[in-house]
Amino acid sequence: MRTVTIRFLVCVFVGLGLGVFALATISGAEQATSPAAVGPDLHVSKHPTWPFDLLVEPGGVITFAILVENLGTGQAQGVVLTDTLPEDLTFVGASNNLCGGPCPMEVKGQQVIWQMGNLAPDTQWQWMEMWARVSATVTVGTILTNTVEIRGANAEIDSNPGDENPDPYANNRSSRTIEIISATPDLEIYKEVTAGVAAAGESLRYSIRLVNQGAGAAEDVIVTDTLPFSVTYLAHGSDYLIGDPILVTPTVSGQQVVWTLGRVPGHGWGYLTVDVRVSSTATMGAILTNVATVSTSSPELERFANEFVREDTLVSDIPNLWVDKQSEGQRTPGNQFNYRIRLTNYGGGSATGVRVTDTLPAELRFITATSQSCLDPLNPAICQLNPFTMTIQGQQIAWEIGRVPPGIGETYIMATVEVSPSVVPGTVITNVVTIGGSAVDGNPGDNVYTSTLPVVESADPDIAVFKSLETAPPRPGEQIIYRLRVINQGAFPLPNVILTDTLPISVSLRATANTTCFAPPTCVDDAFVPTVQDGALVWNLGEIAVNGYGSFFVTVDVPVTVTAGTILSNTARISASALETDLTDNESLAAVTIIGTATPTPTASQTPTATRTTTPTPTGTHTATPTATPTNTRTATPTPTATPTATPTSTRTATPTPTARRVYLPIILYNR
Ligand SMILES: [Ca+2]
Ligand SMILES: [Ca+2]
Ligand SMILES: [Ca+2]
Ligand SMILES: [Ca+2]
Repeated sequence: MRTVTIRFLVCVFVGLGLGVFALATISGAEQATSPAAVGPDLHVSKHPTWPFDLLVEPGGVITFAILVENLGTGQAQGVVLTDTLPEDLTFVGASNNLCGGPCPMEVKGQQVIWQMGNLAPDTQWQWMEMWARVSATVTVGTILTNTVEIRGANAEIDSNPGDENPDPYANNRSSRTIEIISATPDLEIYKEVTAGVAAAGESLRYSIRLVNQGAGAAEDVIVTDTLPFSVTYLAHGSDYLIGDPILVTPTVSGQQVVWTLGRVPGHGWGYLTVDVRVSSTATMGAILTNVATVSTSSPELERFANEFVREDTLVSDIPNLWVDKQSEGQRTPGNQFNYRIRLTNYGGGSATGVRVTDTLPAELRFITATSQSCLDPLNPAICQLNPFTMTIQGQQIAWEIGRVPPGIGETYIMATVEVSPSVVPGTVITNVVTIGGSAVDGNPGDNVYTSTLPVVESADPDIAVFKSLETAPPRPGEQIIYRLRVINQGAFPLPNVILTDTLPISVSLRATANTTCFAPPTCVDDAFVPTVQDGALVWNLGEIAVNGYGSFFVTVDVPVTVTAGTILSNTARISASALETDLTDNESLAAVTIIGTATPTPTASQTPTATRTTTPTPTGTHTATPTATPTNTRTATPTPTATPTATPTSTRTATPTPTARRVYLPIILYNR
């Protein structure tokens, strides 16, 4: 639902907090962790599906999440996954896309066997689901054990020689126990901050998660949230998916917010949200204490707590504005191209009186500008078009931005300029943009950005790629959709075009889609399927005619274990069999900062080896790495939604993939 909203609101959406970082940082970090030996190291582990624990009633259906990985440095060949079910469990179904679609599967008695083919080295975070029914006659209190095992045809290595276990096969087997419970309810409540910042004068969103971990319905359910004294109630919302999604209105009295929910069925769950503003007189280091409780008139199993106490320490309210600038379109004498000026606030508090100033060099003439602001940190996908007042004084153009809180959506100014016809190709044009406000800035160094670009000959061959984000800044556990725009903006048809996208290693691929118009005006959907080579997606695009263009969409899952503040960097590259003079636009990097905290907050048993996330480090040199993109007029084709992979259809009513932002189980399309 949220993703759909974004699509209609925003045509061209580049993620918040995009930065330009050195590419070498990523590959360097990967190499540093590679062991000396070459070979595969298969890994499998079995988990509950969030948010439920492995408790099920007689006759009920249980869903397992299975993580399949090759942590080694070599390809695993002929991989076979075998799941052995205990006597009182009957296989119902499974879902995966690990073989470019579901892997071949067969059921032999109590064993379920998947032929997974070959798994590339460094294949991580690939999830599948399996669900099974418990016998209706099994006794309450019974413990059932379910084991999964992975084997390949070639010998494995120990990919983590630093740990105490040298056996490369120790991680090839995983068991889970499930407990048979009576059909009794058991409510669980959890609270977190999912948007905004806990700082003086700023607003934030509390999300309360309610889960009935039991198999029986809870009657007369009431949720009470007691807000800290130093905040003011602003608004409420719900993402209440118990049965049908419905909007639940609470009563608000002083610092108490009370929802009367009535009946919550077994295995039902949902979200309630409260937006608040922190008092401007609160001090850094003070603690906001917030207590959420849930009650029911039904007797509970009482394994899960009905109260949650949340404490947030107020952070510094000093803002840190940031600006950069990217060029889009071919820079040739006498022609127009665009500058995209992106801005955000990486600090703890809002900046006010913010102004962006762009100073054009003599070789450029200002034509026009458009802008987009998404300045509500609690609703970063809600944006306005052309909200900023612009003033022009000679070669200097300024925009009044006003208040810029931290945690905002993609806010930018797109300026169209014309290159003077008398400029000699090869001339380097230098353009400086600055951002400033009335407050102190945490890091003034990134408030100025200097872009240097060469002017090229219009008769040259020139292919370009531009990468952007289609979705709002993600939280852990959410999805990101990247868009790669490709255009032949040169004077010749280009053969053998190859597009490559290197994903951050901590995300998993969910789906890809594309719309291409490589021989305009004819356009085709999903004409290309990428292959995966060394962790990168590779599309062989063949020939692209002059002015041919296309968009490639890549949907990835951010694991719940990635922490807020992590920067995910992602680079796209394009090449053709032609001699280009402008290679600055053959590479484009998108970097996005993870906001908020993980929604699911899995328990230790649910967290599969959480420390393998590589966090690329910004180089800190805030200098121009120019990228280019098709001009706006050529990308007016409707944006297709990235094709979703098959959704597991568990018979359980509350299979936890109800909203785009709560997805816990990444399902991978391609692995070889
Ligand atoms: Ca292994
Ligand atoms: Ca309880
Ligand atoms: Ca700054
Ligand atoms: Ca180029």
